Formats: sequence, structure tokens, C-alpha cells
Amino acid sequence: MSEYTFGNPEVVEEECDILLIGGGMAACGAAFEIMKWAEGTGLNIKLVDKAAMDRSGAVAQGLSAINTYMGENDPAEYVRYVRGDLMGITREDLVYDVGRHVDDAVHNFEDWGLPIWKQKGDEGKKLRDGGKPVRSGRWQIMINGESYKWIVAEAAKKALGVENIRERIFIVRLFTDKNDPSRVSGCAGFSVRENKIYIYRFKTCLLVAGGAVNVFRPRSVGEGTGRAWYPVWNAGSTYAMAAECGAEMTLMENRFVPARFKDGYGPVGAWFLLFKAKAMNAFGEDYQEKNYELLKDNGYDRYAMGYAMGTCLRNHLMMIEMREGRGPIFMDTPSAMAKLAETMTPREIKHLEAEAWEDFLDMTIGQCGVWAGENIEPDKEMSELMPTEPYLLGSHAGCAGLWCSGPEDLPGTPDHYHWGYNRMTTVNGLFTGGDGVGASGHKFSSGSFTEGRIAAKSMVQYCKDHPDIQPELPMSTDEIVEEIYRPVRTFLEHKDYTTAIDINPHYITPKMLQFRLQKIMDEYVAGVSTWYQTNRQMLEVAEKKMVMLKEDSLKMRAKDLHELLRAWENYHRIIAAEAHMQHIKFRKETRYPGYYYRADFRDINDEEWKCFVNSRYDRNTGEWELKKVKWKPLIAVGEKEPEGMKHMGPDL
Ligand code: SFD
Ligand code: AMP
Repeated sequence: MSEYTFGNPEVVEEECDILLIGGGMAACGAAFEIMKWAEGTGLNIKLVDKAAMDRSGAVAQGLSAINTYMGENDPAEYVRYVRGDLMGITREDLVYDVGRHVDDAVHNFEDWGLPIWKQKGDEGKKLRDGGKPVRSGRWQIMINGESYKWIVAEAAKKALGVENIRERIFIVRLFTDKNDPSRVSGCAGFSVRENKIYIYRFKTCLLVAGGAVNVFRPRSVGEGTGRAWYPVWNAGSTYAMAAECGAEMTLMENRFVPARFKDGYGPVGAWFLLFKAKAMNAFGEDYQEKNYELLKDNGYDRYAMGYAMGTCLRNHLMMIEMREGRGPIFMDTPSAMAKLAETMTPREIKHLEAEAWEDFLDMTIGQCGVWAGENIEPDKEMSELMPTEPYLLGSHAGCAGLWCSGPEDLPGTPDHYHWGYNRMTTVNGLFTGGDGVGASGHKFSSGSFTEGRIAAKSMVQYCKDHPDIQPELPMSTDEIVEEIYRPVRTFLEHKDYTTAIDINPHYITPKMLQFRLQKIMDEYVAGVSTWYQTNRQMLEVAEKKMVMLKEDSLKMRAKDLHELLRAWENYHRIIAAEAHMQHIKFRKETRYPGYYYRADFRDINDEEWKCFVNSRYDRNTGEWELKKVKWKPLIAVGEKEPEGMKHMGPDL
């Protein structure tokens, strides 16, 4: 079988001061920012992305809104919003830090060519010059964003220099230092196009490889496999690689279950907020209004105050209808469009129809496919909504991630919120941003970019403070190659044992392993098949099955580079899944109804659980250590911005 000649990879070894791992919003923010601070230092800075930066990450298909823009709002109010949406427990220092800096990111995007909708009379006037954006919600502004990622990536590449960027390198493992296990020293990965392994040594790195998708069995199976809301190519690398080198994680029990247009996974924000559409049950009832009182049952109403009900609570009210047989849930697009059209000219109505399509054409083109394929004209026919399978992420309406040091200049911040450099994890030299930073959701694209910028500044400072670090890897090159190419070796060694390449007692295909993981998570760890419910016993079964799955994961095969990628993605998903499962087991309450339910602890229990849950993974023993960490509110309820917390503007 001469086609299988990729068994002995070439090894490329490189050294740099700072490595950015990922090429998404946070990485682009870092790449854009870092050269300003590094000027004159001689620091060598590189970036590696698993894909091509122009279209990599969650913003690949573009977006139609920027969901975090302060404008006239006060960042303290933003903290209140995020805190409310995430059921009370957030790192308010980190959230505030994003809020005070995020607008400058958006102004830059506009300078680089991103079209931002403006209110009548302000067309052509930039945000920077006081141009008023079209707001869909209090925090969200509308854009024509099909090319959003191209635009941002172009600026990042220009700033960092294309010669310092390598695309299509999938990083699979981070290393602590041979002589100092509290410090990161390098990483290794492989090219997804060539038979090459890459090994990097560095003083510090920014690990921003996005969230985790396809950990749970998706609603799209069979003919729909491959459709998901969040990007399928983000496989939990951020969480897994950080956990494997001992970084503390926080709120990994949290997940995001977005309500989406069914089957196409089209986002609902523009429909709810801009078009003012209403969702209803099969009998035309507004279930949010109808079920509101039920929130009192388990103390869920405590977090339904203020101007917006949290995302998970909106899900909860919808799920009651679906569980009790009053689905489907519909988004009433025709009424919303008819209402808007009442005051419009025929030309404006045509434009409105175009906008309804463009919302998805700009961001989730598959939804247009569903509409076209099912003959749905949104001004004439309603569309179904559906809560999706769970995703692990820290930048959208979720807050799973790594425990990070925050800014030091905010009054009232407790000592355990900062121990070093802003956005550094508990492993020295290991920084993160975007989906990587836990306990501070609702950053979205602009906030993730902003966090990349914040981390970039800190990383340069870290290098200046530690000029003498000589990173040394704890493994030899041969050992690293052996580990990364294990699935390839397994395949080459056993492929001739059977005549059917996919059927072999000596190996498991990455696809089958992924199905196994998804089945476990779906059926025992509160996936769609149990309507997001679990309990201690179910989690214990999952844990047992996971041990075997992990054992078998060492027998994954890779018959080509694509499968090698799939194999390692699965490995990352398993670690992320384990963290999620362990955290859900530890937190004995239902903190996020509508995201998941602990059926054995249905209430929100503020007395015992208004705290972070943090964990550490020991790669050598496979053990998880979990603990409660004190939460502290920094922004008072319903007051103006506290003294000393002034909007800081663009200067980081
Ligand atoms: O409509 C490795 N998001 C929205 N944000 C908004 O501001 N407005 C919206 O309208 C948003 N909506 C939305 C959003 C996302 C998606 C998928 C849809 C709709 C359909 C959220 C933002 O996009 C999100 O918050 C940020 O992009 C997060 O930024 P970051 O940097 O944390 O993640 P990334 O951009 O996905 O980038 C990850 C990068 O890592 C690379 N990578 N590289 C090397 N080695 C590995 N092992 C790697 N693994 C991954 C990736 O290639 C990528 O470059 S709406 O729903 O609300
Ligand atoms: P989505 O399209 O669902 O990802 O949402 C985009 C933005 O709108 C996010 O900031 C959401 O939190 C917000 N959003 C979506 N639906 C609603 C709603 N019904 N009420 C308030 N905010 C919403």
C-alpha cells in the first residue's frame, strides 16, 4: 500500500520569545497589539493557526452583529448585565476590563473597512467621530459582516508580519519546563498538509484556540452531520492543552445551549432584538410571559430581575413547553416584518426582506439553505426554534474556561483575583483570551479581540521581566514524535490484519471514537436526549465509561493527515468533556437551568454555591482536583460607576 508513506515526519524545531497559538479573534487582537509594546525589545514573536487566518475560528462565515460595544453605556452597567445573564457568578474585574477597552477595537474594525450600520443622518460618519450605530440591543450593533474575519486577519497579519505566521499547524500539546514545572516552555503540533511535526520553545504563549464543539452528540446527525452552531473545528484545544500542563480551570460546569433556528442553527439575536420578533409555542402563546411565575419554583427567579432575563432562563421557559408537548416553538417572523413594514415605503420593505436574508447570509449561510430548501419566506411563514446541543465556551453566553489573573488597578479586587500578569493562567507564562478566559462571558467577537490585546501587553512585560528564561522541554524530540504520530504508527502496524480498512480489532477510527464520546455525553451528562438533565448516578456511569474511552483513545488510528487531525481533536474533546463532567458533579445545585439540570439538586442554592468551582487535572495520574473559590461582587447593584473605575479609553 504505497499510498501510506507518511509515517516518518520531518521535524521542524523553532524557538521564539512569544508564541500565539490560534488565529481567531483573540489571536488577531494580540497580533495587532503586540508589536506596539515589543518595539525596540528585539522580541521574536510568532503565530501558529490550525487553519488559514482569513477564515479561521468562530467568525469564519462572518457575523451580522458586534455584540459588545459600550458606546453611551457605562462599563459598570455592562458588568451588571453579564453578571445577571450568567446567574450571578462572574469575575467582575475581567468583565469590567473588557468593557472599558472594547470600543477601541470596534473603532479599529471600522477603520479597517468593516461596514457598521449607522442611524439615519449619520451615514458615512464613523463611530470614532460620533457616528451613531444602529443598535439591535443595548450592547449589540449591526454590521455588514460577511468579510469580518478577512478584515481583522488582514490587520493582524500586517502588524505581525506574514513571515512570522504559520498556518495549518495543529498544536496538540503544551509542555511545562523541564526544570520548573510551574512554567510553560513550549508546544508541539503537526502540519495538516505536510508530513511535518513542529516543535516550539518559548518564554510565554497565548493559548487562544477557541471553545469546544462536538463534545455532545449534535442534533444534526446522519444527513445533517457537520452542522453545528459554533465552529466544528474548535475542539477544546484551549481547555485540554492548558489542563494537561496543570492550569486551573473555572466554571467548567457552565456550557452554552443556544436557542437557534432549527436545523440551520441560525442565531436569533437580530430577530429578537432588531426585528422585535416574538417566539411562541404551538398554540400561539407567549411562553416567556406564561411561564414566568414558574421561575419561582426553584429559586430561579432570583436571577430573572433587571432589564433582561438571562439566556439560560429564557431557554428554561422554552424547554418547559417542549418537554410538556406544546412544541414546536416558533419564531413569528411574518408578524414582526409586517409590523416593521407598517411605516415603510415599498422600497424600504424590499430592503427589510433583504436584511432578513442577509442576517444569515453574513454569518450562518446554512440557515438560508434551510429556508430555500423548505420554501420558507420569512415574511410569510414562521420558522421553528430549537435549543441546540451544548457547547463549552467562555466568550458568548457562557463562561467556562481558565482561571486567569486580572487587572490590578480596580478597587476592591481581592488578592486571589490577581497574582501576576493580566490574563495569565496559574501556569507561569501561559496566557489566554476569548473563549479561553473563564468566568467572564459576553465578550463576543469584539471582546475576545480586546482580551487578546490585553494579554499581548502583559506578555511583552513578562518577557521584559524574565529575560533569562531558557525554556527546556521535558521530552526528547523522538518521544514527542512518537506521541504525536502514535495514531499513524498504529494504523501502519495493523492495517494489513484485515481486508476492510475500517474494521480492525487493533484500532478504532477517530470517527467512531467521536461517536462514542458524544453518546456518553449526550445520554449521561445532560445532552439533548435527556432534555439536559443528569444526576449523580448518571454522572458516575459516564465517568466509568470515560475511563475506558480514554484507554481506547490511545488506539485511535490515522490513515492520513486528516485523520491524525481528527484523532487529536478527539483527544482534546475528551479532556474538555471530562472537565465539564467533573465540574457538574461537584456543583450540587442547578445553577444554570435551561443549560443543564442536576435532577437531584433542582434548586439554585446561593447559600452553599454562590462561588466559583475551580479544578486542576493531573496528567500523570488522570485525577481531577476540585474546590470552591470565593466570589466577590465588585460593582454594586444599580449604582453608577464606582469611584476609580473610569472608562479608560483606548490606551491599555
Ligand atoms: O449571532 C487552533 N459570535 C458572535 N460574536 C459577535 O460579536 N457577534 C455575533 O453576532 C456573534 N454570533 C456568532 C458568534 C460565533 C458564531 C460561530 C456564530 C455566531 C455562528 C462569537 C464570536 O465569534 C466569538 O466570541 C469569538 O470569535 C471568540 O474568539 P476566540 O479567539 O476565543 O476564538 P476563535 O475566533 O474561534 O478562534 C480560535 C482559533 O484557534 C484556532 N485553533 N490553532 C492551533 N492549534 C489548535 N489546536 C487550534 N484549535 C483551534 C482556530 O483555527 C482559530 O483560529 S451570534 O450567535 O451572537
Ligand atoms: P444570539 O443571536 O442569540 O447569539 O444573540 C445575539 C445577542 O443578542 C447576544 O448578546 C444575546 O445575549 C442577545 N439576545 C438574543 N436573544 C435575546 C433576547 N430574547 N433577549 C435579550 N437579548 C437577547
